[in-house]
Amino acid sequence: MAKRGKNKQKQRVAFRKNRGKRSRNDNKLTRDASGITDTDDAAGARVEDLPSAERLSGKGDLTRSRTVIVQDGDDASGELTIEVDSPNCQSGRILSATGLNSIVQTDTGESYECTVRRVVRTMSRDARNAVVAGDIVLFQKLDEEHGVIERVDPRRSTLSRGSKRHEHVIVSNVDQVVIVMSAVDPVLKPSLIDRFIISAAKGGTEAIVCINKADLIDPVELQPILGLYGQLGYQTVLTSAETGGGIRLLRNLLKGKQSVFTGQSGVGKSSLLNSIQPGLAQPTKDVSTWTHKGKHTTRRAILVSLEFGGWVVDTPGIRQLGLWDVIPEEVEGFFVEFRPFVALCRFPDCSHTHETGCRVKQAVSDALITRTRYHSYLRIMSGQEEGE
Ligand SMILES: Nc1nc2c(ncn2[C@@H]2O[C@H](COP(=O)(O)OP(=O)(O)OP(=O)(O)O)[C@@H](O)[C@H]2O)c(=O)[nH]1
Ligand SMILES: [Mg+2]
Ligand SMILES: [Zn+2]
Repeated sequence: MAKRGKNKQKQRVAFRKNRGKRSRNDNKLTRDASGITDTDDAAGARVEDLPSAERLSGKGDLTRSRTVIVQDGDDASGELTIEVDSPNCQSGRILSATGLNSIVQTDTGESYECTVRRVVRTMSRDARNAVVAGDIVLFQKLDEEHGVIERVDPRRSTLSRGSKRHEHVIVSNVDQVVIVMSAVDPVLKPSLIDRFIISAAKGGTEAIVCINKADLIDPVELQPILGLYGQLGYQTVLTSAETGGGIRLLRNLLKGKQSVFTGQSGVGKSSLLNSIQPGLAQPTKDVSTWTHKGKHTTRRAILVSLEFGGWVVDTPGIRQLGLWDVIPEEVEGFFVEFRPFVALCRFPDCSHTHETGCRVKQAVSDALITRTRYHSYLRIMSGQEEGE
């Protein structure tokens, strides 16, 4: 429940008039996630078509709006929280979400397939991101299997990417992002690690660098990169889902934590989860088949509970990582090893790209900053995305 008190406001939120009663089957409840165009319309239609979901007023079709009590979030985000006063509501966590419905799990382990109350989308900054895996929600039970999400709690952290000039929130409320790369197949891309590190920091989470498929390469070759990120202060782990190498350390890093696995398609995120927790049976696919463009084995973010405590969200592999809401001036701040030099540049607004008297560039020449990291920096500053 939202805390009562200061800053409470009333807001009129428009509702679309009920459409004629349709049977649930007409709505194709279970469509493939990939085929859904998540328009507000589709979402609204789903909620309103659920016969018992319509509790907006006793005036039936005539009323098109209702009063929702909202209040400013206590955090600095300025988000509004919907106040829900219903004894029928209970709290749960989103295990997975598509445009139209989500799986919500309660503390006691029951799962419900839920639609999202239209007002929740209306109040969300971006309807497409109204509900994501990891969210804590308040929902109303409709029957033993279904419910309606009435409110989403403010997120304490997120992992987002920029997608077609929109923010795409992948997961919320995680402590740490495990950046999974493979030593080979697909080829290791340090610049992608750097992007993920930025998006983790931006979203308020820690980053762990995990290099998988250690069995396919002489581990000595990976020492420089593991050493680099270790020195920068990031936890690193070298794993093989094939041989089980490094799995124990990874398990320890995940224990009791709320984590998300992210990285390109085919690096072994789902395979690692299966090694961490045998019996999980996350689908994985052959390297030979995932190389087809657009083929992703994991289709949407799915939260799985770990039997030794904590949970992990397995996510679909990404092809590119557009950074969301990062302005050029702040990029240097995410490169921790630049910090001692930034203040020494001749120009206070030095971008460390072309300026004379740049101490960052000098540090690169002196091998105090690695070329790979500086190269990542330049790519990010130039707005290039990491293609596959
Ligand atoms: N040799 C080797 N192969 C691995 C390892 N981990 C995963 N693989 C293989 O790599 C392929 C892709 O693994 P997945 O676990 O499906 O990769 P993913 O990161 O979940 O991919 P998406 O779900 O598409 O994002 C599968 O054929 C796995 O068997 C490993 O440590 N060593
Ligand atoms: Mg997968
Ligand atoms: Zn500079």
